[in-house]
Amino acid sequence: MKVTKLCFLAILQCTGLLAAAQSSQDIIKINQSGYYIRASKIAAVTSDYKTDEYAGSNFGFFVLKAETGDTVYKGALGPIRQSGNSSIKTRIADFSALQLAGQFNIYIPGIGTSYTFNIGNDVHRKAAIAVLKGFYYQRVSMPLDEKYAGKWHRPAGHPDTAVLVHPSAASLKRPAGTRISTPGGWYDAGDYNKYVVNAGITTGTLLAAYEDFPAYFEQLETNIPESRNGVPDILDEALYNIRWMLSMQDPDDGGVYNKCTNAAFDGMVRPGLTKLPRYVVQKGTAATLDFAAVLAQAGRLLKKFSRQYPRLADSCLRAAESAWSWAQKNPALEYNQNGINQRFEPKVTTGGYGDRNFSDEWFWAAAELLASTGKKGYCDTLSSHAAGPVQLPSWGNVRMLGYYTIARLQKSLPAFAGGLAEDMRKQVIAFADAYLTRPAANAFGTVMGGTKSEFNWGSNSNAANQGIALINAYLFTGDKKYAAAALTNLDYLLGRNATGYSFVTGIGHKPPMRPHHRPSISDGIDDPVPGLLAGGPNPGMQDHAYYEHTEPETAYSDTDASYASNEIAINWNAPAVYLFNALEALQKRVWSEP
Ligand code: 9MR
Ligand code: 9MR
Repeated sequence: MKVTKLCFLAILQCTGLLAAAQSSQDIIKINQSGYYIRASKIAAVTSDYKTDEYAGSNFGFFVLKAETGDTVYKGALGPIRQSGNSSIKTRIADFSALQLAGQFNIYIPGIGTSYTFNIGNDVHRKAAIAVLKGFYYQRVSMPLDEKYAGKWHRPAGHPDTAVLVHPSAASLKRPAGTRISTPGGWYDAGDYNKYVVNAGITTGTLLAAYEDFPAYFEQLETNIPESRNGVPDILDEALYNIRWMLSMQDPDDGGVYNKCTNAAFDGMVRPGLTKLPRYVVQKGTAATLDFAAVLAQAGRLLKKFSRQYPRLADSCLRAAESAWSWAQKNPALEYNQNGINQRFEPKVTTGGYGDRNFSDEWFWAAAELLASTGKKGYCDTLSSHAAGPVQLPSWGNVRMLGYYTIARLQKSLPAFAGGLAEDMRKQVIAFADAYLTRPAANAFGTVMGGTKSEFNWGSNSNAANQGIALINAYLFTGDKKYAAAALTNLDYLLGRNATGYSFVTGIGHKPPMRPHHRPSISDGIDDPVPGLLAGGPNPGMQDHAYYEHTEPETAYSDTDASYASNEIAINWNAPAVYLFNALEALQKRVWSEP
């Protein structure tokens, strides 16, 4: 029966009638970036969405040496797992016992072979560097030279040296129409605007990566113009955006404008081609507190580099404290774009990042300022906003970033913060503990996908942020099970997921080729700009683009119209930078020689 069905499929395929039949490479889902020699190694063999045919088979599997086809390992597929996030069924091929460096394929009789993959040390270094370098490609106001940008070199994008104060942002000293200079920073995403709220969590996450793994980052080079200036590339990259953030603060009162933006989204054109006016819009509590948090972090971390950047650390800390003072006077000023558009012209229709709950922003800013200054007042604010369970970070919920910092720096905080820090450490560990049982239950063997609600706009950032929580638990406890769980989400992001995509451009055999990213769409180059993480499966499908599959974990469309599943964004790339590089930094410690 099985044989007849397969022949029938083969005939259909040959006559071109069954365009959507999956290849063996699509069926056998692997981490396309590879596997560490002594870490867990699994592939998920999936059904074809319509039948259980492949997943239902009882075939054994073989691992073959790519060069020779010799069998180096054979095993049995695990029992059928029904995914909770789609109609897909899987069987797991576990070849963790194969601890051999080299290039391999999985072969399953009746199905065929997988993509070729590497087993080795440093296998994810390329991906780890790529996602950090992705930020360089998002730089707004400087030319990207061929020396650093390769075939994606381009002239500078928006100069942003004469940006108009929008009527919503008018103040006594800066009436509407005043020109201010706010150059640099990164484009937020596939669009050409710069948003402080989203830049906050993004830059904060990059700085946290450095603070957790300084020695690793001090030797990591990404070939950016600042490489080899004595400052780690990750800090130089973050600084390109931090300098922009500084220019978004009103020097008169310390408040921070929500964004620097066009009135409406640009078309699918080269960066900076349109010369339409740019505006800074209303200041807000979320933007100002996120700014305070990041500048406090920078003030702490840049001290070590005072030779390269004299006085910069102090300026950052001062900016953070004056932002904090503004927020104390404006403790809950929402950025409500619809409301603003009813009162002012021109109407602004770009991303809102409107947030109405500021408790988490107060918390994060207080945490970073406490860590950088040791002042008791910040600790009091922290305690008063500490209530409530911890939740995975997102642009609208940054509380957990404060937990990480306070728990990380526990030992260097003043005594009065000791109890609080201990409690936060415990909460982060408990949060991570809840993830540990997931891989055994999940159809793809990953932490990602424990609930359907994880598949929202930018779902891939959830996978990465879950990984960060687990890495923190590892750092706090030294227990390798947390690092192993974090690795399952790197596997998820780089191919072992229901879509079979490796979600980072330029990485793996099947990366996104048509991200919603204006620079990639408009450059006439087939390959998109590399090192960018696609948003990922999002059954909300708010873009009304064409989706071949629409279930929570399959609703991903590699088309440039799909901004709800296939845009890229800095706040999604940053946790990938943390996760990928953390695992590269930890690999030898966690998965060492027996
Ligand atoms: O390109 C825009 C993208 O960055 C945003 O995430 C998205 C949602 O706000 O909007 C995109 O712009 C689209 C706009 O909303 C509607 N007209 C088409 C635009 C380009 O696809
Ligand atoms: O990441 C944002 C997501 O959480 C929201 O649901 C979505 C719609 O408001 O907007 C996303 O952010 C977009 C921003 O508004 C404009 N630049 C592109 C961002 C990523 O799509």
